[in-house]
Amino acid sequence: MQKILKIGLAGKTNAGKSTLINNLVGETISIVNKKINTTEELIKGIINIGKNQLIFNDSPGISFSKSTENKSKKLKKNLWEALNDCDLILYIIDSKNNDYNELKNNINKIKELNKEIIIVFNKNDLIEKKTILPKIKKIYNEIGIENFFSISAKKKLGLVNLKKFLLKKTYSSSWIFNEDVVSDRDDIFITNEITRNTILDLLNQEIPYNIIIKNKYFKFLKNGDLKIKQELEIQNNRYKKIIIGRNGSKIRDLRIKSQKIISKTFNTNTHLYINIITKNAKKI
Ligand SMILES: Nc1nc2c(ncn2[C@@H]2O[C@H](COP(=O)(O)OP(=O)(O)OP(=O)(O)O)[C@@H](O)[C@H]2O)c(=O)[nH]1
Ligand SMILES: [Mg+2]
Repeated sequence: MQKILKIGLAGKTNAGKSTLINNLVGETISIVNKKINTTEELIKGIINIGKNQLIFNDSPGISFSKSTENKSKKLKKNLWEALNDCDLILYIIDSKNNDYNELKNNINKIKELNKEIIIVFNKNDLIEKKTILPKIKKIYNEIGIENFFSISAKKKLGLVNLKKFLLKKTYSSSWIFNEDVVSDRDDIFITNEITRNTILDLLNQEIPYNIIIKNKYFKFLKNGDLKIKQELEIQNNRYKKIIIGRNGSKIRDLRIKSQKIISKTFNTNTHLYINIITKNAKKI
């Protein structure tokens, strides 16, 4: 009999949720960046172990400061959707940067969903492990959470224990995904996301959060190469100038960097073309 468990990942932006999903699944499913609000969409990562299928729902982190109001709404909606559609919630905490009151507030909100919450202290490679213990006691006494893990998603420490715990929680039900599937997202989605991540790396402030990336062409050529055309849609001509850069240097760097990461991800030579278009641009 097949068994499943749907796990929702919650936590502040930058806590390491996407890093955890990628390193559990063993492939880049969700992009990782040191900037805030990296994950925008709902993304599932799947691992099958024996009869068990573990389905992880990545979600946008709680706290949406640099986004526009519309974007913020979308992130919030996606966060609650990810948490609604799960059996159990892993609340990821950055062990180094956290604030108890904020944590308490966030967990109290999530508690309203009436699901088991497990707290995962991530980035334990950056701290003295004993500093976590008093925090665990306080959370246990004051917020009533009973299960805690300490991991480093980046260095893959503590992941085996976490997986073992989750495997014990699976219940009888047919698998939702086929055996060879590792994500609910396709190749076009991940290539758009790679370009979005490159933009997060190369452009500052609010600009990355105001670019819509669209795929216009995606094809594996006869010789195995991958040809991709993407369109960056922006609504402000001032941004266009910045994205293009002096003599086109910025957009060239962006294209080359994204192309390189796509080539590595798909293990094939990639030809990436990027076009910028402005839509309903405000005249300045
Ligand atoms: N040192 C260390 N860094 C980590 C660890 N896990 C994640 N990071 C880093 O933390 C940053 C944020 O990681 P993400 O996985 O993008 O965080 P997230 O929670 O998905 O963030 P949002 O998508 O914005 O909500 C990246 O620079 C990661 O490399 C860890 O265990 N140790
Ligand atoms: Mg993320």
